[in-house]
Amino acid sequence: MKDFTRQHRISSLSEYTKAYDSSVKDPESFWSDIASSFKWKKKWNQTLKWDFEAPDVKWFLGGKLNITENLLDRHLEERGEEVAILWEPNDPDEKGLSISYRELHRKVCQFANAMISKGVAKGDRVIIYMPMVPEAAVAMLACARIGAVHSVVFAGFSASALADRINDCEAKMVLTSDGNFRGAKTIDVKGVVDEAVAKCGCIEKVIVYQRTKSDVHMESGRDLWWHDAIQDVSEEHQAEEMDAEDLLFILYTSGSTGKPKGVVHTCGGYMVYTYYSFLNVFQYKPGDIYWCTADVGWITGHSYIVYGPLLAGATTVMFEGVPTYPDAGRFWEVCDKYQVNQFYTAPTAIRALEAHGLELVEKHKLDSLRVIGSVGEPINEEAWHWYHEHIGKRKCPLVDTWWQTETGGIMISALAGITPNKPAHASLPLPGIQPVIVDSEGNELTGNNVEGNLCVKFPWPSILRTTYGDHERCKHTYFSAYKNMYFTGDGAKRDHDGYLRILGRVDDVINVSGHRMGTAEVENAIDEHPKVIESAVVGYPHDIKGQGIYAFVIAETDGIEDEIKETVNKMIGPIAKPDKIQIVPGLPKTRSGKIMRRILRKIASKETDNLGDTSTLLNPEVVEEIIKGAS
Ligand code: 7RM
Repeated sequence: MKDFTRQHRISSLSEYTKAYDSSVKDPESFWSDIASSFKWKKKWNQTLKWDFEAPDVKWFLGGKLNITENLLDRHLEERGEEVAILWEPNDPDEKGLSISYRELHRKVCQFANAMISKGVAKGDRVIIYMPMVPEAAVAMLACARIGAVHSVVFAGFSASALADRINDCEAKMVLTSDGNFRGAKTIDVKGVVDEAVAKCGCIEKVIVYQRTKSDVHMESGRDLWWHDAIQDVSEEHQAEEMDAEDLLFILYTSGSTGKPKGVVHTCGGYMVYTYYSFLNVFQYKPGDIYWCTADVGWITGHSYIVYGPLLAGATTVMFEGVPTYPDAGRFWEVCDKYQVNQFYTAPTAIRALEAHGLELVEKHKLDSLRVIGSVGEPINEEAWHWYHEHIGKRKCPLVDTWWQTETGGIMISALAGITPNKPAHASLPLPGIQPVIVDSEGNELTGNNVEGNLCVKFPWPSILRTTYGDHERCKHTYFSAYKNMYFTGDGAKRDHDGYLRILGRVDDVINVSGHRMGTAEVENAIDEHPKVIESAVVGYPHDIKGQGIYAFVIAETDGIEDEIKETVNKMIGPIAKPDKIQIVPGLPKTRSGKIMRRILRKIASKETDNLGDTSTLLNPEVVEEIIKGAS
């Protein structure tokens, strides 16, 4: 088998330096060269056009392609019989699946035809609300094949959160399942969809994949089974010709205001960048087995379970279950079972499994592992060392990968075994990425030993193009804080060796178990409770989750903490439930009425010795009362 990935895989430190330098000196020819290795229906006539002011960023202008031709058709001749997806079910006793590139191609083409026959056309939005089964990937790729824009919604979100997303993008179709196996639980996914769709006028059809054989309601004229939809449908489909800048998908993510934003990614740039970053960060080589434990509902699942690996012709493991079922050794068992070479997970999972003790690790060999990775939040040194020592056996490079839904792909990370590994440091930018640290005035802080806000000063192919239906919001959130820079919302430090360390969010976004949550979003949910008058939510350090959610609530009565949790569960989903709720007599406010979250953050973190000056508050006396109530 020819190794078509070799030409773009960096294989030494000096090659990294060379690639990095040339990517900065001449970004257009750097990316053009990588893009040229793909199958284009028509070559682009301009590599890059950009203006961070507008913002307006376009890559590979005039180029025509279909991303699925590049991750399926292109592989058929050389590696059609190789495994594309290795699926591990929730229940270890259920048989897994091994799907070759040829089979995946057939399934995608067939489902593409099925969707067309149910009225989906190029440009239409399709919501995917599914468990971690191969059909979730088939659904995404079938959309991409026909030019429909997918928006995957994590199947743990509530009906109301799902309805908001459906309405925001005016989707025509929902792809879902009858239920979802998660550990010992069976979740009623279809019930959530029914409740959501009742609030949406735009949905015409719901296609239901049968997974749990639960008894579900099927709305006549609207709902149909997946297996019926593909019955007698052709497995051949000519991929739709897409412009490089046509929408590939929308993915909703939390920000510092109440309403989640629909981050938009387009076909050409996203393809080039997810492929290139996957290959280089994980040092994937043909024949390797790669496993990312994320859910396809998050960007990590999009870029590094589905698109990046398949573009590289890799074998990607997809796991339906949870890390602790049937016991907390499941990840390690699956690593041995499939002889996984690259393993990519989140710090919160590492910390949770570490807490279960070493016995469950030592039962497994883990000797196939060559690279281990981390994503989603800062990995603390303690967890880093545990992961490196007990899972990576001190021989696997640990790639701490920093990136965002908005960046589409990994931005700052070691390249496994190529660039140096430093505990708790994302370390160096990938070729093509120009991160800068700025002070509050936006001055670039050059040199080492500097700390400030993290920005990027030059576009890369998978940068977000807009926030769906609200370009102003995109401009305001990412391109207005500092002139001519993309602002990440994170703080960062360049240490004495020149390695970058991400310090966490500097805005009102908290990161709970690697899931982004806007404090305003949680507050809005809490405020839905009829007895709640006002609330303020902050993050506080949590041993397993990284950050926990602490809610300070003014309410008509006390004793409603559990009801508030239930309200949040209903409005957003279980991931947003506050860990602590404190009913308070008032919230510290400035004279202009702004809640002083800085003070609440300190109280929540039990750092009350140094609250700073509270005398300018409208109601300084309330601070003492809150502190008393907290202890
Ligand atoms: C991929 C993903 C993005 C936010 C980001 C950071 C935090 C992610 C790391 C990290 C420190 C890391 N997308 N973050 N990775 N912080 N080190 N390696 O997580 O859109 O859901 O979240 O996550 O704060 O801004 S995301």
